[in-house]
Amino acid sequence: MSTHDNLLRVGMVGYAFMGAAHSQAWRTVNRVYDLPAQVRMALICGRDGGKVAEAADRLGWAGHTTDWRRLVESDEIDVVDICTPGDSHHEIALAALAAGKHVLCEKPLANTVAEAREMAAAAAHARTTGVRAMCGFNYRRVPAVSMMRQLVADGRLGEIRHVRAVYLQDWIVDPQFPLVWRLQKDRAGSGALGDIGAHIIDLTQFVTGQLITGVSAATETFVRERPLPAGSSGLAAQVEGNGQAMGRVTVDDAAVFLARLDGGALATYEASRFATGRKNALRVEINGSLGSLVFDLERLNELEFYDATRPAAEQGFTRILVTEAEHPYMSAWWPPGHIIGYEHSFTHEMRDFVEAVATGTDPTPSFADALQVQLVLDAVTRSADLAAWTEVEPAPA
Ligand code: 4PW
Repeated sequence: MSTHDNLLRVGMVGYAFMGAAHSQAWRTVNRVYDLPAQVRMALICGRDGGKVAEAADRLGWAGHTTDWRRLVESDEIDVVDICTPGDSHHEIALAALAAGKHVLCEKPLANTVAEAREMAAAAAHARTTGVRAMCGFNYRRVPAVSMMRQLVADGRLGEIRHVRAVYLQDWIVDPQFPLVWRLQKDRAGSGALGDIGAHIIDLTQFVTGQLITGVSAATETFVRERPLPAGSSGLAAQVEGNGQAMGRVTVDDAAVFLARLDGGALATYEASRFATGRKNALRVEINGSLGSLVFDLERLNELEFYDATRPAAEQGFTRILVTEAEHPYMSAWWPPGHIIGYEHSFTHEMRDFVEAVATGTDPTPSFADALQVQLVLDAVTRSADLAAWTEVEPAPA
């Protein structure tokens, strides 16, 4: 915690898509939830002085800088929030933990297993001095997803047999879409696999409480060369000139794999940016011996539950509207039946992080949890390269 009682002074690195989503959550979290600490949006960092000054003003940050080391080392910062592309997570997180700052880092944790291992080790070491670290898999905090986990943990599905997960987008179907950082391995680590596949890996493991032990995968890059971008802001960019200057796509456009989970379930996963018409379609179905659950991000306030223990004449999928005070995270929001959206998952993420830091408990997913996801990503890549079943390396205990 801060030297100032009950105050958490946040410094955020990055101000694009995730930076804006996190800013909204930092601005909102104390207004919605009664928390043991107050957040102060102290400092935002970006490489372009003009743009970061504008972002500070627009997103509500008190100060701005172009020097992330200054932010990380500042005595006036307690929490470092990393919202940059994956190629800088490792360096910023290690420096922040070494400086005694609590760290929230966007997913995937790193670009390689080696980096993720070092980050998890640094977080474990920092923890001994009361420093906390968490990775931001925000979809865990959608109330319907939290509720799925509860129902599974309460045994309502019985033994889990099948997990079916897809995360589909289509923003690069056009071969003229430029080579933004998300399509460059040295910046992003991998393509659809790490960017959106990581979400369904984390989400399904979180919900089922089971870990993926082995995979058989195939990946593909459908468009191997793209126009170089004039400038990039994540999912959108302007094409330089007439698209004459081309560059090589060095990541997967799509990844599919089947998997075994350590509790005995069989699972299939599909992550693609070439699913024409699917904009941000994350869907998970879980089948157990006593029932099934279905979650669809495009209808995120709903959960479908099939309870096989009900009388035969009453069986069928029930649509639960997850908007009531009894549902996870919901009591602080609106009156019954009032729906929430994508951005709320980040507010819930900040709520849990602030609560953990302020009370000296461990936030989840930890860097160790995120390392385990990284090990699955790595196994998927190796399996696709080898065209062979590949075991996931066990995460360190
Ligand atoms: O984390 C993911 C991003 O990198 C998001 O949830 C969706 O896919 C939106 O952009 C990408």
